[in-house]
This record gives sequence, structure tokens and C-alpha cells, in this order.
Amino acid sequence: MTLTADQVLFEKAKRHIAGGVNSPVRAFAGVGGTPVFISRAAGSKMYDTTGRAYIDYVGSWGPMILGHTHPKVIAAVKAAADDGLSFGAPTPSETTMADIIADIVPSVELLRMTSSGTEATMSAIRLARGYTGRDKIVKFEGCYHGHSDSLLVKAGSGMLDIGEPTSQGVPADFAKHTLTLPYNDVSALQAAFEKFGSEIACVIVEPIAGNMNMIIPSQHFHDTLRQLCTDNGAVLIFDEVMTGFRVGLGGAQAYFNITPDLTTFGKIIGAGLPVGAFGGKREIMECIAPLGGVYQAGTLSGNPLAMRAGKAMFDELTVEGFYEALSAKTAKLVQGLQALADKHGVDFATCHLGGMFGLFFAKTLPQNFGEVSQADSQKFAKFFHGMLDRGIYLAPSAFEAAFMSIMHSDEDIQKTLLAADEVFGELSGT
Ligand code: KE4
Repeated sequence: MTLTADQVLFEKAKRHIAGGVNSPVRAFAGVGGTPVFISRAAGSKMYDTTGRAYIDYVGSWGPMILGHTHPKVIAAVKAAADDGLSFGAPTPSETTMADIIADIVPSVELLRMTSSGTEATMSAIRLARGYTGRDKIVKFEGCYHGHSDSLLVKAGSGMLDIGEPTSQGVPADFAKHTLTLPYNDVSALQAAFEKFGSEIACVIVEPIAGNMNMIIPSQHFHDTLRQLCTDNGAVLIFDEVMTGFRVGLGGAQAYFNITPDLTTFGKIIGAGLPVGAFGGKREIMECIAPLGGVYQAGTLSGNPLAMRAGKAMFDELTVEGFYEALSAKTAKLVQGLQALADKHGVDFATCHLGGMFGLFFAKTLPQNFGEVSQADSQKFAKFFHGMLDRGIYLAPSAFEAAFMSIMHSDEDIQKTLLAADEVFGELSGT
């Protein structure tokens, strides 16, 4: 049997890369088949090693809101590279980035850059524990905050594809400090604080979930969470690694009009280069070394290429009307998909906000992880492959959100809907 180009590349990758991928969710474990190896990307498209084009709705899991190889971002990276790749010393470009984030997100009075979202959330958890002197943390089932030990308990994203919501290798003594509650459930929140309130250092939440596909929780959930944290002296951490500058310029905290104590960022702020950040109340952030006793560091934190790429990115994101245009593209696609699924009698539910959208093979829109688990992931896998065969690249997992870029054209959306019409037709009645 002749192997495809991707199968040959995947076998070669497996020789020295664990599972052939440098991040599990890329391995297609959730949908089966062989991952597509990408050779380049431009605008709304990625190209495999045979030159085949795919309309990309993953966008590197969120960062590529301007589309791939945006000329101003590429120019900024090239200019920065010509000036040197890394200095291990402060640069003005880090100050520029910090000022931009603090200006756009009023809850951020002081911040620290990192090189990934995982580092940002791990550091924020340590900071909350150091600031409060407490050990317990609260997270929510199906939410994913990166792969630090405290947070790999009933987590989402790629852990759900491999059926391991709690990672091996995390000592029980460690995991016991992590309380995991059902997402978007006010009574569970109230009960947890009633029982543990004075012991809880922080609550970390995806303010809009994107790692069990997409769930927009109720305003009541967020209002209650904010009040309980305030009443009990717990730090409220909004993990906006995915939603930050994605669901709107101000992120989910602006959408819900909630002021978290700390916010974590990643993905978009580096325009696709390795970056993360955490920030918030000055009083809390001043506990971070060298100001305070909570240690946190990183050789490449605030990398000048990522900072200057991020600046070029924000120059575009802050243009009047950007998010209105992006949201209109998302709405056009999602409403078109829903109409086609309805036409073919396929149980399908969608949600979207800004440049982020969710797709479920379910009669009604899931409101928590339990309901997400009831959605038909087998049908999702068939839909994924049917669309991939037609040149449409969706997230290779039923537990991931999808992303629109400002570069996706009406033609891209029409082609996507044409493909979906055929695939829903194949799925109807199955
Ligand atoms: P990174 O360490 O992957 O930069 O960020 C971790 C992280 C933290 N918080 C949220 C809300 C996140 O969504 C993520 C990472 N998201 C996944 C996709 N669901 C990254 C893709 C991957 O793991 O390869």
C-alpha cells in the first residue's frame, strides 16, 4: 500500500519525537487518521507538503487573528531579528507591550511576560498562593490552563482526546489541593466556598470555555464567582490565554463586565511567537520577585521578536471596526453551518463570540462539561474528516473551539459552507 506524504512524514517524526508531535492535540487522537504536515501558511490558508491548500479555522489554536504571514507582522519580526534574537536584558519593546495591554485591559495594573500560557497560569497560581498564604485552588471540569501540575486535574483540551482528564505523574499530595467544580454551576460554587472559603487561594477559570469546545457561561455564574472571591479573600484569575483580544478587544472580562484580580494571556499577544503574560492588581503583582517573595523567571520572557510582532498585531487590532468585521465573518459562517445542519436534519448546535466559535453534534447547546460529553464526538470526527478532505481545516478534536481570522474572505466562507452542505448530507440519517 502506498503511504501518503503525511503518513511518511508522521512515521519519520515518530522516530525521535514522542508520538510524532510536539503537542498531543496535533496528533489527531481525537478524530483518528494522520495529521496533516504543514509546510507554509498565508492569509486564511495553510499548505501541506504537497502544496494542497486548506482554509484554516485553527489559526495555531488562536494566535492568527490577522491570518498567517500578515505583512506588517512579518516585517516587524524581520526587523527585530536583524537587531538580535535575545538579550537576557530589558528592552523598550517589552515596556511598549506592557503599556498596550494595560491600556486595553483596565484590570491589569502590573504584569509579567512569559514564554507560554502554561507559564502564565502556573505563575499566577503560585502568586495567588503566595499572596494569600493559602494552598487550595479551584478550577472547573473541562477547562484547560496549560500543563502545570496543579492544573492537570479534570482538565480539557488534548487530555480529553486521550481520555485522561487527570494527568499521570501529578502526586496525590499535590492534586489534593486542587478542587474541581462543574463549570457554569452556581450552586456548586456556593457549596465549595461554604466548605472551603477561608482555605481557597484562588479560582482560575476560562471566562468563556474553549477547551471543551466553546461554552459561554451565564452572567450569574460570573457575578456569583466574583462576589464569592471578594467575600472570601480568594484571588479571581481569568485565564484569557484564548479569549484575550479574541472574543473582543477587551476579552471576556469586558464582555461580562467583571474585574478579575489577575488575568493570564498568551497566543494572540505574540502574533504566533512564543509568549504569555500574567497581570492584574498592583498589590498582588508586587509579591512577584524581585519586588516580593514569589519567585518567577524566564530566560526568553519578553523576547524582543515576540514583543515587536505583538506590537504590530495590536496596531491592527485597535483599528476602529476590526472586531465588528471579524464578528460578522464568524456569524456568517456559523449561521450558515447551522442552517445547513438543520436542512439535513443533523443534530447540531453552535455558539460564537467575536472571532471564536464552537460546533457540537447535539440537539441543544451544552452548558457544562457533562453536556459536552453527551455530544456525538464520533459524528464530529466524521464531519472533521469530510471537511478536511474538501480542504477545510477544523480543530482535530470535538473538545476545541475554532477561530476566524480577519483574512477569511467571503469566498472562503462560501467554500466552507459548500463543503459542509455535502458532509452534512453524508451524515444525515446516520
Ligand atoms: P500554552 O502553554 O499552550 O501556550 O497555553 C496553555 C493554555 C492556557 N490556557 C488556555 C485557556 C489555553 O487554551 C491554553 C492552550 N490551549 C491549547 C488549545 N486548546 C493549546 C494547543 C496545544 O495544547 O497544543
